[in-house]
Amino acid sequence: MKLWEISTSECGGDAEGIMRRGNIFQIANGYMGYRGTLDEFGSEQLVGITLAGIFDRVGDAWREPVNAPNGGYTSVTIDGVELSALSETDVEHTQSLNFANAAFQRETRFLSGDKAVTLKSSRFLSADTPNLGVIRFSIRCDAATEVMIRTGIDGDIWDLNGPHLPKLAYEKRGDVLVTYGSTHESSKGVAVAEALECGFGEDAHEICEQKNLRVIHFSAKAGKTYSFDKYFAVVTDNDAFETPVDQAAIDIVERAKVRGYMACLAKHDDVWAGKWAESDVVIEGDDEAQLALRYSILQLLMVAPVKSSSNSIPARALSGQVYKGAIFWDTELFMYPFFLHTNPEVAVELLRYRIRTLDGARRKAMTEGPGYRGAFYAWESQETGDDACSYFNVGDPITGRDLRTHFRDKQVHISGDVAIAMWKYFLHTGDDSLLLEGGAEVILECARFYFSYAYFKKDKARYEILDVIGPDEYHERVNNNAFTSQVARETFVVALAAVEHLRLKHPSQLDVLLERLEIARELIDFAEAAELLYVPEPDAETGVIEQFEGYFKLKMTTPAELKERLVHPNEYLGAGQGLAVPTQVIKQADVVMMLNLFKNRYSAAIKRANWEYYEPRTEHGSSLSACAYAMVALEFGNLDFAYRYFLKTAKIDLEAKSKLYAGTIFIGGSHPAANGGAWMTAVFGFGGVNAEDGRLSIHPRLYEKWNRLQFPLNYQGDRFVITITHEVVTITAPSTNSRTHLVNVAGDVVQCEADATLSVPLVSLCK
Ligand code: IFM
Repeated sequence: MKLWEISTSECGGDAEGIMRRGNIFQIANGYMGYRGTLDEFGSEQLVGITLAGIFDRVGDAWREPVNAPNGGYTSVTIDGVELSALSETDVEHTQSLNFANAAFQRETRFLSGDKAVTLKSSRFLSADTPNLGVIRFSIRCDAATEVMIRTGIDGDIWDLNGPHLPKLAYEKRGDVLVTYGSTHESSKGVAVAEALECGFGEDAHEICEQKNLRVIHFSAKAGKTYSFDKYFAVVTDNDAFETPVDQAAIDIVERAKVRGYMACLAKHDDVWAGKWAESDVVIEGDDEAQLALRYSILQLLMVAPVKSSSNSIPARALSGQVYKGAIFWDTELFMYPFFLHTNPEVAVELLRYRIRTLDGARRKAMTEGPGYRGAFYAWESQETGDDACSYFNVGDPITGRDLRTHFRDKQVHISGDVAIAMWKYFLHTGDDSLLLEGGAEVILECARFYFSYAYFKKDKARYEILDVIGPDEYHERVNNNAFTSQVARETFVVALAAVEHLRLKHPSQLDVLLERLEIARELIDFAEAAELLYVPEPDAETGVIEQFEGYFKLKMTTPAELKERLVHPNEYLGAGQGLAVPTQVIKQADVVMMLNLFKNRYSAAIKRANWEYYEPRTEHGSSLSACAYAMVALEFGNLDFAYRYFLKTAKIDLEAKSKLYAGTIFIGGSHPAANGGAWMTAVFGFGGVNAEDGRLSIHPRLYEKWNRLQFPLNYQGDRFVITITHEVVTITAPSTNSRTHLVNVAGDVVQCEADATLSVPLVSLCK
């Protein structure tokens, strides 16, 4: 079994198959994503080059990220017949994705009349020049043939809610094709340029059907391979080039052409080798798990934001415009841990995005509720931090009506998710510079928000967080949701800890900050709330934590039973009338999510009690759910279950079988949160890595069929490679490490010196 590549021989079939393969075989480089479609495909096959961090709105439709014109377009015509993998002329096809360097390849053999023609192409989005895409294309005919190639930029763009670039210009300047326009809403320039290195045929310029093309005619000799290289660049006004976007794009492709395909590829490969050295996880003894996990890691590496962009990763990454290209809590709770533990430089970018969008969160607090203060982060956040989530975020497929959902106004845990992630960066890396750069301000403003949201119940002498939605989106407007309240309480704790740290280390900067925010007098409120905020506790007898007040009184049923009662297969189970609303059926891990997030605070017995209670009631209707259940199952030793849910999570985008609709809303695309969940389950779950309480510990729970689990880890600015077998844990620390670290390995505290390898037998686990 290949462990660094996936491939398929399928290319045509129904629209859904084409859409799903577009996700599975997508490539990305943080700046843009290019769906795994074929060179000759167009907007109907959902070709999409989705750009990070640039959004647009047309009319009343949802704002969404902009898709660029397709600079990778090529079609080939033989004796007047245009070859398409979708037509019957295609006889053999393979397309593959190479994990090592995120390159997409296709090879298709066509039979046109009695002539056999093979088309091959290989494309990558440069990892060292984010605006650049590079394609090598070749044609080989078995018999002498007249060939026409049409290659260039396709301006017929697939959009969910477009067109976002309504008036595109199509030009040829010198040897370079350039197509450019500007967004509908804020007139942001977007340009695509294309340069070609082709040693045969004459090329004529043609503009037709929204395509900016070169048309190349030549007589192909039998058995000879004709290759050309295509360089395309996308530039937008968000980029900091000194020249206008069209000229900047032209400059990039001209430079790439001079460098040449092999040199561009070599640089790209070097960057990718570095990425994998920082993050690959080896699972020996289980090829299925290995491939799925590596694929998940590839997805995260591909969509990691470009350095210094202060961009984050949307819930569907760069696979298209689903979920408005917005950033959710998915990033901080599911993707960020991977980057924090492997490449903190990327993790910091994700946090900078929240610093950059703090004003949007402040605006939301001011406009969303009576008397809210501080930072109420957007449930669906785009480039300004204003909330893209609509008040009617799901459509009912039965009536066609929009359903009122309260994701935007009541899913208040988002602010705490951000604040906790911000603080974790400091705890994990020991680097407090981000706190000074705006991180402390974010944390304080989130605490301020919760204080304005909390309700003081005089009769109980406690603060409560009322009228919210927890992670389980089927139960809206509930009181004392355990997850939300714990996150809110932790935000107060973290705010006070951040202030304490700054007071000790950077007192004058703290004074300036407190004064600027006029918040010094509120710290006493935060301290009181940290003490008195109510978080539902495990029941004294059963150990089960009630998800929210009144949950236990709801009707007990199962997700399967509810599904039997569906009138429409895409019916949404939540919102006002949803089937799950009066029942205990939950959409996704909620209490179990809390037990995982705050895992050091609960015993294995409590985890088991809650897991056993909530699992049969959980639909796992969100891709975020299974990994939380897997990780908590590992905490109390249910490895078989954990393994099943690990595979479910890790294979989510490989199998691409997830549901495509929530109500009437199309939700197809990739699932980077699940990709992060797969990594967490492998490293935190089976690997037993826990760096939560200021000390690194490793308590492995290796699955029986895994012989070896190995992964790199970044901790306190130093690096380690951890190797776990059933007998021993080995920690290797390079000479570049700054100091000796104490690590708790299965109960033994060991000293890991720089430039040393240390092995700890797992005798205690065998006893
Ligand atoms: O953030 C999630 C949410 O928890 C469930 N619905 C989908 C969102 C985006 O993945």
